[in-house]
Amino acid sequence: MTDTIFALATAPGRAALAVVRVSGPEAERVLRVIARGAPTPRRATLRGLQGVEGKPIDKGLVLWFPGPSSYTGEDCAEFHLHGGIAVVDSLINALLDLGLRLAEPGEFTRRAFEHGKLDLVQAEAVADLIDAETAAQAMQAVRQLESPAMARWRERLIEALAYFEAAVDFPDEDLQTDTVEQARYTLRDVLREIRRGIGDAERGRRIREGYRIALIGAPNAGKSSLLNGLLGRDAAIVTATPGTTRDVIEAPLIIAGYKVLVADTAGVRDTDDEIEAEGVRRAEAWARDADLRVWVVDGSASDGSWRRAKLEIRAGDLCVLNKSDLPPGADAAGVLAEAEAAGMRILSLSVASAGADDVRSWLENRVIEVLAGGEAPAATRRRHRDGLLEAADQIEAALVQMEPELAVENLRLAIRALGRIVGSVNPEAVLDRVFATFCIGK
Ligand SMILES: Nc1nc2c(ncn2[C@@H]2O[C@H](COP(=O)(O)OP(=O)(O)OP(=O)(O)O)[C@@H](O)[C@H]2O)c(=O)[nH]1
Ligand SMILES: [Mg+2]
Repeated sequence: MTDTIFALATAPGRAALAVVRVSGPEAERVLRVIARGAPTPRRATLRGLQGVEGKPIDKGLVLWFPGPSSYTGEDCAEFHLHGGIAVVDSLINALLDLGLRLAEPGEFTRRAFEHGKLDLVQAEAVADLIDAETAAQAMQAVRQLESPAMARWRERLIEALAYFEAAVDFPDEDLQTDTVEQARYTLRDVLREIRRGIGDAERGRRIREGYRIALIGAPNAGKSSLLNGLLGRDAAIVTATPGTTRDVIEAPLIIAGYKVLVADTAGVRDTDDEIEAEGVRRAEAWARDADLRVWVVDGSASDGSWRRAKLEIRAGDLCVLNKSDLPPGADAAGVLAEAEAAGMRILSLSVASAGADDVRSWLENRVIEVLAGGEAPAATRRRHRDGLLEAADQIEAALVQMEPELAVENLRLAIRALGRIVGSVNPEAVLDRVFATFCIGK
């Protein structure tokens, strides 16, 4: 027997309106006590609201969603109140008096999932939509919510499995070739779509989590100056002392409508200082996982310090040859030659005198090039991608099996892999992890 839960669905604090939602078997009784009865289903109705002992709380809109046609699939009620702190408190106290329990984060959506209203990917999309900071993130989440690709692929595989099983059960010659041919056609088609989903998964993850840019280079090159220039505020300390930055300083930024995470890092050099050495280690680790490394180089230096980082240059990395206001040092020529040979793009500038606008517009082009275009990706998390890779392997294996009996085994495994993505075969722990990231009231 499930209990009845409630939560403030709007942000707490003083506001024009507050919405409190209730879900569970007691929802109708709650409406009887607080709003003198349940109104017509799904129709906003103005009612006087009162506490358990008849004390008036507010006058507001009441909605009644009898299950299963509700968000959670259970009986649900919604109260739209004036958004005053005391008003909301009185309603919450009345609900507690009625024996209701405050919902856990994500509990409404978890109940929706458990009642088959949403699959797990759609539930994740609900969380992503609430967390979205950019239009691109929101669009991707809406697409996932409205067009659940993984569930569709899984259904088509189940259909194909039925054909293969029929061929096994009724090994009549004609029937077998026809049905198996039809099933193979479906498999090839789904495989094509899954491969496209895998190809787009990295883009999906970057749109969702943010495109990660590491500023890396020798001490004093101007990394912190560049970070401050990009952000338009003094986020990191800039001094003439080499080794100023010790920690990784991560700052979110929106570039061309996409979420970007820029990290300023400790200047890389050999050092006996324990704290600085740890900073260097973290700098290299962050840069290794970044989507883009921006190598900041002091163009006036002559000590060869710029290549101390234990990182390989990747084609497509950016080299910012800084301090162009000073006479070029002996390093500059070597930097340019090496950067060009490695396929790096080079921007020569002075952050201190000209600011970071050139870098910003270069980054804008890069972000658009990498993240824009095409449909919103179907896979947005690592667990989606892992499941799709496994499903694709199994479908490929099924396609090369000559015996339907053996193809059936591979297909079952492919269906299982997709099932884990959409949540039809998940252990409790996975579900707990997914729903724990929600806010209360959703
Ligand atoms: N002349 C000149 N000085 C600059 C320029 N950019 C930065 N500087 C100076 O170089 C020094 C180091 O700058 P930071 O931004 O702290 O360098 P950093 O790479 O973060 O250094 P660490 O944190 O020590 O690794 C400061 O004194 C800056 O004012 C530039 O374009 N021209
Ligand atoms: Mg610094």
